[in-house]
Amino acid sequence: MLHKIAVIGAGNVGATLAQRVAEAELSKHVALVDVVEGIPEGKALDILQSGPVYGYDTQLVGGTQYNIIENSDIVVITAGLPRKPGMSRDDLLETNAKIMTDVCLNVKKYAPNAIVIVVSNPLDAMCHVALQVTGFPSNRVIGMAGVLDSARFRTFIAEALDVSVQDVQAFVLGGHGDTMVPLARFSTVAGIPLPELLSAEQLEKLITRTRNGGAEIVAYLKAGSAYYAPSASVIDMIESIAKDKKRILPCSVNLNGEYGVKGLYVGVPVKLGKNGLEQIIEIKLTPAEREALEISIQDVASNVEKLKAKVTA
Ligand code: LAC
Repeated sequence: MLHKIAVIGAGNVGATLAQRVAEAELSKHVALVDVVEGIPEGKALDILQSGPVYGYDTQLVGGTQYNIIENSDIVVITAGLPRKPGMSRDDLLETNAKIMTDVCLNVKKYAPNAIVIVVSNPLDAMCHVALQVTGFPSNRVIGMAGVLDSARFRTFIAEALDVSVQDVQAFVLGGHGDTMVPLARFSTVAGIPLPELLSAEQLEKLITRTRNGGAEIVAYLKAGSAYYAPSASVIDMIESIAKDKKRILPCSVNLNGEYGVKGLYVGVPVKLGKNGLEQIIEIKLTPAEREALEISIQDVASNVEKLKAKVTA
């Protein structure tokens, strides 16, 4: 069990994540931080009081002061504005970059040895801000997106084939945006590649729905974006790090020449263990897959350029 996991942002994603961490007893302590006084304190206390019923001894503390994140092994950053209907994740770029900068200065100060998992959107660009502001090595700054995107793809595949989600593995590459690249060729049901089971037309429908998976939920909720599946996806990553399981999960990481990309955060399959990012897995793509990935990479690059332009302006 880890000593402490800090969650920055006590909104829906952050609070649900704190609850999931507590219920899974992934760490002895959970610190929940938010700028709005009362919310992190109240939610942490509420989750703490579920302990006797659920049978966990996880200690939760909430507050607006960052000193409560001291000695955290993992810091998950969920702070930032969520999308409203009609907005793309990229519309959040400037506002969330400011929030992210402030959060990361505090993470650097109070939890200099932590592994940082970024959840705020637009995800890949926010990872860049986190890497830059904390100055942490890139094995300790990882973005959550691929686990969520592939969970959505898996859900839709299972539904289409009327099979258990447990037997469905799916693979999504690229940035966490409308141009993400769900790869049918590397997605399987009990080891059977997806193109053996579904027609190209059926596959295209599932891929499109996966790409719009976040927006579909925003359109329903209106006042915010998804949080149950996003928080569940972070748990997968935390568990692999906390238990040094070395799972292969799709995450946004700073590429260093892999996939022909250098110095850009893009979603690829990686090994997660006690050191955070332990290996980037590179696979050979077909020209069509490569082209789709290229478009997604350009989207991330353009967001990062916009941020750089802001900083130097
Ligand atoms: C989503 C948001 C969290 O995909 O990016 O639902």
